[in-house]
Amino acid sequence: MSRTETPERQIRVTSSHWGAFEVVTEGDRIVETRPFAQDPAPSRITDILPAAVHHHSRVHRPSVRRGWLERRDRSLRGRDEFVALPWDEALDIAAQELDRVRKTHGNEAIFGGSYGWASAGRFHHALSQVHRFLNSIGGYVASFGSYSTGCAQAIMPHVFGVNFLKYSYGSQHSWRTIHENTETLVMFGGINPKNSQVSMGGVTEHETGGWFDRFMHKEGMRLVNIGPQRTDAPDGCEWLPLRPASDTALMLALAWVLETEGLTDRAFLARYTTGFERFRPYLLGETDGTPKSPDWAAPLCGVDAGTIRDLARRMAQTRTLITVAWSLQRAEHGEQPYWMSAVLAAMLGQIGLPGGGVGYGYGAIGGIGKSLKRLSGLALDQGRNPVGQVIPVARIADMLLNPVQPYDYNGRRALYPDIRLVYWAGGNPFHHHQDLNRLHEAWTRPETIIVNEPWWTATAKRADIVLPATTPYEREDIGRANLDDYLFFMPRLIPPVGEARNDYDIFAGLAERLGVHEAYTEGRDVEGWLRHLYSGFRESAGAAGVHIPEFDTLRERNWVQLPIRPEVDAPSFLSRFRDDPLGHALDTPSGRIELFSETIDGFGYADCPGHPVWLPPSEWLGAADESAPLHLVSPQPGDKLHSQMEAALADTEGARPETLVMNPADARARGIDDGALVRVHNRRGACLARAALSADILPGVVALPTGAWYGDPGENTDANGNPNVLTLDVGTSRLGQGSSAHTALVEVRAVE
Ligand SMILES: Nc1nc2c(c(=O)[nH]1)N[C@H]1C(S)=C(S)[C@@H](COP(=O)(O)OP(=O)(O)OC[C@H]3O[C@@H](n4cnc5c(=O)[nH]c(N)nc54)[C@H](O)[C@@H]3O)O[C@H]1N2
Ligand SMILES: Nc1nc2c(c(=O)[nH]1)N[C@H]1C(S)=C(S)[C@@H](COP(=O)(O)OP(=O)(O)OC[C@H]3O[C@@H](n4cnc5c(=O)[nH]c(N)nc54)[C@H](O)[C@@H]3O)O[C@H]1N2
Ligand SMILES: [Mo]
Repeated sequence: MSRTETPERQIRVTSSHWGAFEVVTEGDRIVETRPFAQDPAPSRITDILPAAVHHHSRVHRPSVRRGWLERRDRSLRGRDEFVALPWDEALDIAAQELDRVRKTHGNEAIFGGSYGWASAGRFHHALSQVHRFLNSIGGYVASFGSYSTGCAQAIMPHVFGVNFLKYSYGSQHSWRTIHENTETLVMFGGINPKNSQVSMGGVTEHETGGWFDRFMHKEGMRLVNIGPQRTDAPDGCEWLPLRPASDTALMLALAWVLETEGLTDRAFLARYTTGFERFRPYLLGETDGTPKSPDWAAPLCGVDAGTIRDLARRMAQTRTLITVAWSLQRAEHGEQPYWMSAVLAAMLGQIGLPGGGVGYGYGAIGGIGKSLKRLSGLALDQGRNPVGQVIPVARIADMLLNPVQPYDYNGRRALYPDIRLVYWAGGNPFHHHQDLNRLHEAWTRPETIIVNEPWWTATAKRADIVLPATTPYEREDIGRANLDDYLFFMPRLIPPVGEARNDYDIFAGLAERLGVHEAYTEGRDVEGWLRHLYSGFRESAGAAGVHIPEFDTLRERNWVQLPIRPEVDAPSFLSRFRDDPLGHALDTPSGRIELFSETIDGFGYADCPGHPVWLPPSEWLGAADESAPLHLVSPQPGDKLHSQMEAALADTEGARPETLVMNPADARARGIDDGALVRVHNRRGACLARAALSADILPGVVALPTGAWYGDPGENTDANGNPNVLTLDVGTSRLGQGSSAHTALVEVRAVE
């Protein structure tokens, strides 16, 4: 319920990807945000919001790049000036350009993948809007998968026969089940409450840290964080420092101990899996002369052989849950640790038991581990896309650089489309893509680039037509996420900043010019759409036995908690499979968990053969040389969501360049003091950073979070510290074609 303190000053609640919060407004301005009372661990990401919403880096007016406007220049993107135009003129120009491209080259010359997190709020979801709009004018080239889990989405269905996102969001143990049953929690890549601050669409009660407090107090529960940084798991967890990209070697060695010490659960393998006999000779070294023993793995992963043996025995003797962070598959050959974790869990025989088996992405987002009844609905219909072409999301630069060239993905071969126009709304590729200098080159290829954005991000600055979009605080919406048990009416807290318009209104304006206004809007305004989507949701929830208040009641109340937390967890597909492997057979070719896959083997990919194998990436500590001796990991930032609201954060004195965590030994060897300005570089690019020395990171590894806005092109050193000038832009393999963001070697030098 809104509180009006004075006619000028109001306090209302809204929701975001990082949670709900109260917003204090005075007239047209947001002056303060405050925690939401129901949230046990509110995110501080919100603190910067008042400064960000009113920041001078907002796009205030529709803007067209001068070189493009005057002579259709493609070379000056990012270095040119912009001409502000009235809305009507800017929309006319954008509509004419869309029309020209589709008539000359067909809709398959328009790339509208537009990957990105945009904002919470169900109707004004920028990606749904841009996709719906482009479909209404004849379609577009789309992208599929995500930077988060693209590789896992390709490999895991072969193993468990289920969509990876369904596995992750619908079928994993709740924190409560883990607390009650798990004795050994083995966390590859950690579980980090820092990352659980966010969840797509929102997370209202931040629970991850609280559950870890309970785990620590549970007699006999062991919590083992395996990875390059102690800080990837809460304080108090054991830390097994591991070289990045070597997890598969460690998992193989754990499996070798199980197999050679008679600890493998043979009955489980016989009843629930296929292909162990094809994998075993590799494990034991019969096929390649290399037993995957702890002595073999120790120098690869930096964990000593005795520790590996002890851990394997403990995992076999106790109820063990292996968890694997998404980060492990955001690297070259990311398929391998994902598949191998399933093989290891199968050998332990605990898949389908409460608190046992293998789980993915715990901690990556705040919604995983919440046990909730699922409710569907509240999604804008995106229409039908007549253009059949879709690319793996992280292959954007490849696509632009290699039109009509073939690429492989998961057993099929396709040709990259020939893109003439790119439309982006709700994402920041010049933050999120790997090897930004390569993307910069690729970005000179399209004839026209249109971007809807609230802020002058690195991507907006590199567009030809920039249309200013509202933020969620400037429009009404419904806030709701599938992994959350709250429902919000998100009020319009302030009027649009500058001349910003809702994405919906921008697209309605374009649709009108292109003769599809009715198809796009269906005759509804924003209020009409909110009521329409809401009533569908209310009906389907009602059918599922969940009462939802009427639209006007929710608007009045601002938020409600939904009664969708069950007393006991619903059985997962894996527990049903365990109970009845024939009746609940998996949707794999064998109906079982596939430790060897005939399908994958049949693809004939050397970079992803028929069973998991140790395949070192092209850049990791095992391949380091003098020019680039350090492994760079680029985790998610703790103080923000990706690159959002970055300009306001960057205003703080000393905040930029971004902070690079490095081990004191590596710093000493280079004469770098704590807080020193450094240059991080490799053959792809360079950026500045501020060194923070810490013994919590493995020597030889440096960590630079994502999210700084890539500076001016042409500068050979990015002054803000965006790690993606350094990362490698190759697919994880021909199978998954995911992002390889965590694959990069660098050198660091003090800057005078
Ligand atoms: N090196 C490295 N790179 C990575 C990763 C990594 O681990 N390492 N992680 C990757 C992953 S997993 C991800 S998900 C990506 C994230 O990459 P993105 O999702 O592209 O990052 P965001 O900064 O969230 O971009 C969202 C943009 O949408 C804008 N926006 C917000 N609301 C609206 C709206 O209502 N309308 C419009 N038009 N725009 C809006 C924001 O201002 C922002 O610029 O980064 C990837 N990049
Ligand atoms: N605060 C905040 N939270 C976020 C986001 C954000 O922008 N801000 N973004 C969200 C998004 S879109 C996503 S996809 C998730 C991502 O969730 P994750 O993929 O789990 O997170 P990352 O931060 O990329 O990586 C976690 C840790 O993995 C470790 N690591 C890197 N490589 C390896 C390796 O080879 N082996 C092992 N064992 N460890 C390795 C690094 O030390 C790193 O700190 O986070 C989400 N949460
Ligand atoms: Mo992500």
